[in-house]
Amino acid sequence: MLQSDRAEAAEAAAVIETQCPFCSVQCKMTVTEGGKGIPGQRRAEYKVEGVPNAASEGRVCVKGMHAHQHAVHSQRLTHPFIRSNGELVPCSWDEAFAVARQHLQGISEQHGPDANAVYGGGSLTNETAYLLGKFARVALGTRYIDYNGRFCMSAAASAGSKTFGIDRGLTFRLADIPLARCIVLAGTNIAECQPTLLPYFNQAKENGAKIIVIDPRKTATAAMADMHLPIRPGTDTILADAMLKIIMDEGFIDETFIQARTNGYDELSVYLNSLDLSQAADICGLELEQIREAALAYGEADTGMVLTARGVEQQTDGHLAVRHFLNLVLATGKIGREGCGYGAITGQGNGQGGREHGQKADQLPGYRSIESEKDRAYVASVWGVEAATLPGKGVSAYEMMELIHQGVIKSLFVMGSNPIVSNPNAGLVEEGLNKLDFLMVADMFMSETARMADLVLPVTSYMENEGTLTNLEGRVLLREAGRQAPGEARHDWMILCSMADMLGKGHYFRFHEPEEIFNELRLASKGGIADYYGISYDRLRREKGVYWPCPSPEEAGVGLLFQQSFAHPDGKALFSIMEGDPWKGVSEEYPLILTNGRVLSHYLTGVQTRRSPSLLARELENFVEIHPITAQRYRIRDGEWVEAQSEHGCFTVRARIKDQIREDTLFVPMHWGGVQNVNHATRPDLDPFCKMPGFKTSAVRIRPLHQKVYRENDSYTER
Ligand SMILES: Nc1nc2c(c(=O)[nH]1)N[C@H]1C(S)=C(S)[C@@H](COP(=O)(O)OP(=O)(O)OC[C@H]3O[C@@H](n4cnc5c(=O)[nH]c(N)nc54)[C@H](O)[C@@H]3O)O[C@H]1N2
Ligand SMILES: Nc1nc2c(c(=O)[nH]1)N[C@H]1C(S)=C(S)[C@@H](COP(=O)(O)OP(=O)(O)OC[C@H]3O[C@@H](n4cnc5c(=O)[nH]c(N)nc54)[C@H](O)[C@@H]3O)O[C@H]1N2
Ligand code: SF4
Ligand SMILES: [Mo]
Repeated sequence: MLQSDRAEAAEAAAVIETQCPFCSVQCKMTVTEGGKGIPGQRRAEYKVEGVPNAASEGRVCVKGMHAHQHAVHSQRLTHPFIRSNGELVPCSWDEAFAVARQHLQGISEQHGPDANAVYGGGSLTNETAYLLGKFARVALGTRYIDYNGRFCMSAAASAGSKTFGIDRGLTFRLADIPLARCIVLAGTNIAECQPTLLPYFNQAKENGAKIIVIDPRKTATAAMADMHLPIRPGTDTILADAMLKIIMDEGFIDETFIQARTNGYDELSVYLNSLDLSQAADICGLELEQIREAALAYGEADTGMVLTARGVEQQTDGHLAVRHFLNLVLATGKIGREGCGYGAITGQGNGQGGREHGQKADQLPGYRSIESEKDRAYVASVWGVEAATLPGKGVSAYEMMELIHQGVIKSLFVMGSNPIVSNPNAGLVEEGLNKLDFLMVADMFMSETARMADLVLPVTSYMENEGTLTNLEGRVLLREAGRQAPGEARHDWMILCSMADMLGKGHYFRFHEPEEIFNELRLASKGGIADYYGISYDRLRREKGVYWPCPSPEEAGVGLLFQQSFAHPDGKALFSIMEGDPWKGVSEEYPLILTNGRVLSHYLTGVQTRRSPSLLARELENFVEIHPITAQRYRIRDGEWVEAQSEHGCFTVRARIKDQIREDTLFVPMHWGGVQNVNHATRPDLDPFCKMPGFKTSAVRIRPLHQKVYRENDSYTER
């Protein structure tokens, strides 16, 4: 490089300190922008480096490495779009706000405030998530708000709340993982979904820990485990019961802990006594010996952890499945001390904070309840409104889609989600969204949902928008802004303030900086379960992150929970004595189990990662993972197009033949929309406790597409 080039490059270089926009680890990093000095043709070059912090310890995975590619992508939306003569055309912000007001007010006057609904997301900062909840309740006055975290954390969150009296993803510090002597990873694929956490588990292994992976596939995570239990999807509750019965029979129960710190064990042991272990193993599609070996490894170990994620939780009995694993944790007294605990591995970047401050249908900030008179009165006093004006509880995300389909909800405002791709039963969702009088979407890109909208509002990305996010450990982190918004894109929180203003409620939304919103959130959460009162931007800058609960500025947050007591009023944890309901939905017509999930290089519905050329190149299109014997049975060859059909709908993807999956199970990633969208075939059944859809188990049949061609066209010859 010429010296003049180097000088110009150095001059143009800008170092942005940021954190990854994707998963819940929230790895800290720097993005250094440099330019090649050809006048008029400056080509930016980016260097990404991990920054040491308590969670990621300086590591960054392939998604984080290439995240900036979507943020600087030429398809970023730089001005609002409005639908005119069927087309989305550019418009000004003034015009956008005027049209939004006209529709939102018109619909409210004609059908009542509940005809307007709001749909948020777990990528939003705490400040935006908090403001979105306030916007729905105060500016729109609607009961209908929910968010994509319903599909993500609701089973684990409700199970944690019921069992412990508090829902914080990890009950321990990440740094405690190497101290565990046995780790059960149930339905979690850390190697692909939180890759920068893997070294913690490797460290545990080096310290002598046994790692047990429960997953119908031999994933990259299973490959590092000592034991892999290839469970039949949808049967985790019964597996957890079987493990506990074995532990009980072998005398590894911690009687002292049970006596002093829990309720409900006697009833549980009566139920477990009646459990037939061979029958349980049959239901799970596992050898009883395998279950025994896993149970004893956990039971015998002095310290141990159980972690679950969506494989166990995205089930119609997901709430109970988590609670049955928690039975195992409580009965062996492996919680509240170093090297022990339970972890629900949170999904999205702010999947933890996003579920604490009021985006949920039944929730007010600080994990307060919208149905409690005391909580309503407190939050109303912070907001300066009458408690009686706050609406009541709404319904869950998918139930909102049903109300849209039924014509009860007339307008939807989506901020931070792509619901047409990520909801189950995508066919019904698309029909519903098409029926809306008004669909407004705030996004960085023309997502599949934005393309259907009447109004699209351009927002800023992680590199441009400041705010706090709470990682999977419950550690609140400050993400500073390092880049100007492109074009006329605006921050989510600013859009909410302007929109509230235009609805005549601007005096409740006078914020000039995210920090001002955070300070109101601190107050609104004060004394609540998720208490952020002691956390400030100053502290976050100084301490590089603070755990909640943190009730006062003088206190450090709590990393290792439940050392003395649980969060229920009597200080005790609660066993679950309700029997689970293992899924058995396959039939002659739909003989295979369709499960689904993630691959390393894409994120959720792929709107962001498909705009990263380096990530897209790793996986260009969707696929179905299928066992060789199953493929042979259905005459499917590797790489060919396959149609999967359930009673709800069908999708088309390429076959990927692999013997690392059960013969009775198919696995399809969730990252693609359109005809490749696995959610055309997923079912709308919801868990009765938490309204989580049973994403991970649908009954399907499959066929190679060439057979259709063969039937329709006699001249077809085998390729
Ligand atoms: N690369 C990548 N990382 C991500 C994301 C992403 O989209 N891409 N998304 C983030 C988000 S929002 C989330 S929620 C997390 C999700 O993180 P995970 O829950 O770990 O991811 P999934 O792939 O959905 O499911 C995990 C595993 O569950 C298995 N499984 C399926 N059915 C069953 C079952 O019935 N029982 C058991 N025991 N296992 C089963 C699947 O085979 C899969 O390997 O990842 C986060 N990280
Ligand atoms: N079949 C099946 N379906 C699933 C799952 C599964 O495992 N299987 N997993 C479920 C889970 S766990 C999840 S979390 C959901 C997620 O599904 P979605 O909610 O659809 O999540 P994303 O694809 O992340 O969509 C986020 C959208 O918001 C935009 N966005 C990103 N950041 C911001 C921001 O800061 N502000 C605004 N306004 N927009 C932003 C992105 O560009 C993108 O268009 O999918 C669920 N659906
Ligand atoms: S995707 Fe997750 S693990 Fe990878 S860099 Fe981002 S936050 Fe870290
Ligand atoms: Mo998620």
